Amino acid sequence: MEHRNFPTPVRTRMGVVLFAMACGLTAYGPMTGCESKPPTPANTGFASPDRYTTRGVIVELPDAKRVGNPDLMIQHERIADFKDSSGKVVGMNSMIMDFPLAPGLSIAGLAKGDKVEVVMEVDWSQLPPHRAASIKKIDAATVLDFSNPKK
Ligand SMILES: [Cu+2]
Repeated sequence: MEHRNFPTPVRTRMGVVLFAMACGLTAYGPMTGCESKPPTPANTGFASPDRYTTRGVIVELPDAKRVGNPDLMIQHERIADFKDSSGKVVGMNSMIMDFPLAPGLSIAGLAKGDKVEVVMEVDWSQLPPHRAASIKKIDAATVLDFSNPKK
């Protein structure tokens, strides 16, 4: 997941972050000294994912030419019931994050700036571990809350 514009910048895709945490490095690849794991094909896994519904605004549409992260980018509201890879509820703060699209998920008709409701699937055995399972446009007048709890 891509995180931007936050006091503690975590600017890497979530899968890379997880791998980096496991390996103590900032990138994955053959030189890391621990077993490297290539990105999982999007049409495998996610057999029984955790599902979270959140709302947000589209920051960027997917763009294969965008360097670093070509995925759909959404600023989403805080997900209070988000669980980490151990199953512990840790919450996910409001952030700008990438959303790889589940196979067959169409975002036709959506545009930058649209407010949306997203169902995110998370399977911690996958890399990246998350994807958008569905996205639907919501009323443009919807008031979204991107605040986060104070530390
Ligand atoms: Cu997020």
